[in-house]
Formats: sequence, structure tokens, C-alpha cells
Amino acid sequence: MNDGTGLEQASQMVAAATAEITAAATPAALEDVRVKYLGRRGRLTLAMRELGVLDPETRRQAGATLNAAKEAITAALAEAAERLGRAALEQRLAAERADVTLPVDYGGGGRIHPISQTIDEIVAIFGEMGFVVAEGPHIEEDFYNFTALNIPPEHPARQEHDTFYLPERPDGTRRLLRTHTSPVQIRTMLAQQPPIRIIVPGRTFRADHDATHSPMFHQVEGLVIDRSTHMGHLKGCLIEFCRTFFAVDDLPVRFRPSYFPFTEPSAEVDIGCSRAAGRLEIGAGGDWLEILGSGMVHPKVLQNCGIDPTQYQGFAFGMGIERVAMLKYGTPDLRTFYESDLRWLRYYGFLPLDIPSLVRGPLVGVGAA
Ligand code: 2U9
Repeated sequence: MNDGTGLEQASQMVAAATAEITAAATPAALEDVRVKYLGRRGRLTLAMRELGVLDPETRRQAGATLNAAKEAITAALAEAAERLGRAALEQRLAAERADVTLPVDYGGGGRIHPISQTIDEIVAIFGEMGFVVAEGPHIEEDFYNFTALNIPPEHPARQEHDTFYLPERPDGTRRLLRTHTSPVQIRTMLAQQPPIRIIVPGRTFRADHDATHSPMFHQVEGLVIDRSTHMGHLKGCLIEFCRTFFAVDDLPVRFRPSYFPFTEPSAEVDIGCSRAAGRLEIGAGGDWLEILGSGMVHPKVLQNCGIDPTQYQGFAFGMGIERVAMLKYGTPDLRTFYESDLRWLRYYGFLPLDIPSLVRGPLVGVGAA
């Protein structure tokens, strides 16, 4: 401290530090400057330590001067740190810039399987009508798959289902692979009170294997239960579904009386088609194609699920996914769905961004050619 008050020494230090701070090109270089002047053994820190040997008046003046110098260097460091941070951010943003107007590059990426796409389309249509998705286990108890659905032991419908049974348990009962998705509706009715409006997609299993049957296949079923649900609701809902799914506004739809143990009355649903020149075409054409099963839920089924059939009624329907997918997308052979042939999937599969939605226009999914 040559002049006693440290004034000259302090102003030199501030000038030197400011020049070094301005020259620092990286946060590391800036930190070196901070340590050099303000670190534990920094020049300004040491000068401040020397104040103790001065007489009180000189110490007061020199202390004020050195404090002002410290504040000046600290402020210059902060300003430089902000400048360097901004520059680094700008550099990073420039390096990470992406042109979002470029078309999406799908490259050799994966495809959505037509079964998944078809399920998503069906769920989107019923979702728009207020249905919610419900799911349940593949391995089921006999009660949920048969008995609760008005198919008691010895009922002839049990034979038609070609059921896969699991080994007998000590109590003599056997679990099974669900033969339809209907046990999910049973579980839903047992768990919650009406109104119920669910759509149930999933895998189902039957011991049947030939050109038109697979031991594992997919179904979508639906269930609506409310106080005054009637056959008119069933018809309106399913006509709307068929026309939207096949994207044909004036598609003829007819309801043919049928029989299922779990619905009464029951109806099969046909859509219009033409088979001219051996080519199947969906739309008005004088011919008919079966697409769905449906009916009003049998009062005994409601009762089995704790729902009072004098207060509530509802309708249900079911369809095979493979069948409607083959019809909509022209896949000729059921077995190809399960072969995991990548060339087949590249041809019949869907691009990941082809997400079915009614808001984006008609559901005429376009295959990835
Ligand atoms: C409950 C009550 C009623 C679901 C229904 C059908 C008619 C039907 C077949 C279509 C083709 C199965 O994949 S397929 O072979 N399904 O015809 N399904 S009514 O009825 C229910 C379901 C659950 C509680």
C-alpha cells in the first residue's frame, strides 16, 4: 500500500481485472480471473488482509477504497458471466436448430399392425359416441366366461366355443382361456352401477385352426346399460358405426333375427355389398355381408351381475377384428396376420402417425405402399 490509502493500487487492480475479464472467452477463463483477484489467496483479498496493520483512520479510507474495488470487479465478473452464458445458449440453439417444415422421414422404421390399426379405428368411432375402453384377463373363471352369460354347464353353446381349459384344480374346477371378450362386460357390471357404456377390444381363444380360424383371434365387443336403452339405440349406434368404419355414407345396413344365449332379442347385422365379377365391394350393391352380432342384454345376465332388469336394460354387440380388417384392407388370408413377415407388414402395415381420429376426417386408413 504505497500511498497508505491503497487508492492507486486499487485502481490499477480494477483496471487490470476489467481488462482480463473482457478478454476471458470462456466461463473457465472467467473463473481464473475471479480466483486471481477475489479467491482466498487473490490479490484483492490479500490487500484487504493487510489493512489490519494500518492506523484506524488510514484503515478506514483504504478499506472503503478496496471494498469499492471489490464491488467493481464482482460486477464486471457478473456482467461477463451473463454475456458468456447468453453466447453459449445462442451457439447451442443455432446448433440444435431443426426445420419443422421438412417432411417426416420415416426411414426404414416400423409399421403399425393392421389388427392394432383396426382396433384403434373402432375405439375412435365408439369413443366419439361416449364409450370408454375396458379390459380384462385372458385367463378366466368359468363363471365370467359362461355361467354369468346365461350359458350354464351342459348348455349346447359351450360345445360351440371349443374352449381351451387349464388343468383341473384340487376343487375340481378349471380355469380357461376366454373364448370371447364378454367376461369383461360381466366384470364391469359387477364392479359398477349403470349407466355403463364400454367398448372392449382384446384377444380371444378357441381350439379351432384352419384357413378361416385361428386359435387366437381378436374381438371388439360393446355394452350399453341405462334405464331406457332400447333396440332403437342399438340400431342407430351400429348403423353409424358401420357407415363410419367403412367410410360409406349411404351404406345399407340390415338387422336379421338371430339367437345368442346372452341377448334377447338378438340380431345379426349385415352391410350392403356387391360381388360382381367375383370382386367384393362394400356399399349398395344388392348383396349382403354379415359383420356383427348384437342384441338386448338378457334379463338373466343383468340379474347375474346384480343389476335390476326391471329398472335397467341395455344392448351389446360383438365383432371379429380379423374379419373386418380383411374386408376393409383387402388382406386375403387370415393366417398372414400372425406370421410376422416384415415384407407383408411393410405392405399392409400403417405409418406410426396414421393415428385414427374422426376429427381429422373419414377413417379411410391408407396403407403404407
Ligand atoms: C354381455 C352381454 C351380451 C356380446 C355379443 C355377439 C352378439 C356376437 C360374435 C361376433 C363375431 C363373436 O367374433 S365373433 O365370432 N359376437 O355375435 N356378441 S352379442 O353380447 C354380450 C356380451 C356381454 C354381458
